[in-house]
Amino acid sequence: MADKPFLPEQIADHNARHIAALTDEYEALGRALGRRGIDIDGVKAKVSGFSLALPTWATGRGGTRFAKFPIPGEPTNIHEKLADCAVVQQLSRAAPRVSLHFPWDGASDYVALREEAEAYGLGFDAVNSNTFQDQPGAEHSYRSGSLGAADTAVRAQAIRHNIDCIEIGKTLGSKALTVWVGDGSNFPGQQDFTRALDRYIEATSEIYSRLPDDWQLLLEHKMFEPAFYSTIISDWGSSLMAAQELGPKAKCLVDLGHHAPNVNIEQIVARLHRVGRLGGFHFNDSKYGDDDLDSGSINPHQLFLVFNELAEAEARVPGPTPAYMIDQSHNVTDPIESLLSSTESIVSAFAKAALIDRDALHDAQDRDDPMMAFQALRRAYRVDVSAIVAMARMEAGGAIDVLEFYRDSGWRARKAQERKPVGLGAGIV
Ligand SMILES: [Mn+2]
Repeated sequence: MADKPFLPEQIADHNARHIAALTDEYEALGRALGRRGIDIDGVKAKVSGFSLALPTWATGRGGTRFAKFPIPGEPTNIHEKLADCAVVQQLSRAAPRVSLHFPWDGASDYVALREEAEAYGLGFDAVNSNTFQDQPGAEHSYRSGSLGAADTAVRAQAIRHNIDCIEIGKTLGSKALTVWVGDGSNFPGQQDFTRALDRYIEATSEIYSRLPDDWQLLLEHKMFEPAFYSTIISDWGSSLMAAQELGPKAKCLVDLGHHAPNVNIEQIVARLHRVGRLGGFHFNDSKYGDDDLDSGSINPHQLFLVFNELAEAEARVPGPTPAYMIDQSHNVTDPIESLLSSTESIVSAFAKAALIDRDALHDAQDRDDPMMAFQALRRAYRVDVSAIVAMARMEAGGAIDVLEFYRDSGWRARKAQERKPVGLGAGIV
């Protein structure tokens, strides 16, 4: 049975060194917010209720199309990945679920794996299928597609793999299957857009028919890559079309990096929520394309605007929270540090959205006063919410300064002694 990565006393010692400063900052912010009629403890309570999932594939160094530069002490199997996710959760207290990807995260005993995760205080989020690369020993290749492939036998193999993922997920306690396929084309004329989509929907409906009643099928769209002319589920329109044809358990998953540059993603969020099809989120940031950079590192304002729409939608039609997950590729940092920092960015954006005076916003919108409507958002965005996020984290047993604690702990250096070195395999995760 796995122990948690750190002793509670270690975290308590760390917090004891920071609590006076944090309390001072929290109380000062509380007074400032109080003058605006905002109860800081109420905001903190909302922050405490926020959580997201970590993807196992982000615990190792990712790469680019050119190279990958692993660091000593990276996880090399699902057990070590769980241990690293446990570090992020124990320190941040905002990442209690892990999302597995198959066959990368294959294990011999999933009942034991679930117990191992529970001992860390972790549960399992959506399971992810992989039909975008060939697996050793597979009978058919996905080089010409998977769920949308012209070859019936290829489609059947892809369907079987997805059903296998559902079966594993049932054992793990997952409640969703996320499907992203690399199907598409690189040349005009290579693929018939309509027939390819028909094949994808027909194949996916077979997977859908095997979903337990309390599960969701999350369809992840992506505009390009690996196919560079057309992608079978290229955008939220195609994703919604497929979800609506499949049935009510099918939802759309928005990955922030899977859109054309400058697309208004927050509006897509509002649209999908309006029709009850916003199933999940993959958080990351981008400058040029699907860069998979750390959340909030490039465009924190967009992250805030996304959470504003989610808060707005939730206030209008309360419903199930979308499945929030980080989906990043950490090429130049210690992945645990990126996950800690990104979790903080995402929770902060959520906290800022919780500060928005919705009555003032709606009033300005209805009076056709664009400047005051914008200021309603701006007043919230300008607030440094670090003290709220840190206080919520500390009260839940986490560390006040997660990066300082992690660096002081020597976790990675210790793992470099214990774990076997990772290979130099190239590639994007
Ligand atoms: Mn994604």
